[in-house]
Amino acid sequence: MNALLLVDIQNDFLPGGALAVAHGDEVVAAANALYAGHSLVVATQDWHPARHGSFASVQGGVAGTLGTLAGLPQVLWPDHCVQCSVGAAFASGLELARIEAIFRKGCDPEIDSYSAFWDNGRRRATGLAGFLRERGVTDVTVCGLAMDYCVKFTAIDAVDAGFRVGLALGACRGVELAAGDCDRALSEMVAAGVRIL
Ligand code: VGL
Ligand code: ZN
Repeated sequence: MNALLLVDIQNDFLPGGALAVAHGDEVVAAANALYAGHSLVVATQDWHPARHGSFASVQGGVAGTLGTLAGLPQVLWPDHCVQCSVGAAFASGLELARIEAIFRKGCDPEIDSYSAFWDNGRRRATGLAGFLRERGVTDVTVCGLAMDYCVKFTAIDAVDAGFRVGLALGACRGVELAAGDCDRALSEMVAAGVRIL
């Protein structure tokens, strides 16, 4: 039983959005094309309260630089994916009808959550692993945004949770805050046991 996991395909990560990923819009059609080969489709949304601790505006810092949150190193981001905002909505054109469950993350203002399975401190699980297991899922295909953050941590945690994991590379784009981040993310995923599709 395989599942397609759509990671954070939201307006704020598309060109023109608050945390725009270059060519992020290209993942929409690529993700839609993956539905056909999968029996279950699940999506995540980055879903922050208006004053989330990862926001540079909240920390009085500069976006793209490093701060701390929950005692962990934290990249400071522009305000993005604020709960119920247009920026947090799924990208238009993404097929929503077959999405059977949506897991929202980053809701706690005191800690960030890149992975769809855990917050960044591994303090609280989202319930995604249990959901997938209860549905009999053995294989998970991960795609979406951003490849060097939420996609990477989600794919690695999916392996850790015991699933066979494939990364649909053509349906991912990265932030690339530093040049080479996407290549490094790819290497980390491969080292963790993620198969590149
Ligand atoms: C993400 C940075 C901040 C992501 C979310 O979805 O990859 N990146 N929040
Ligand atoms: Zn975020």
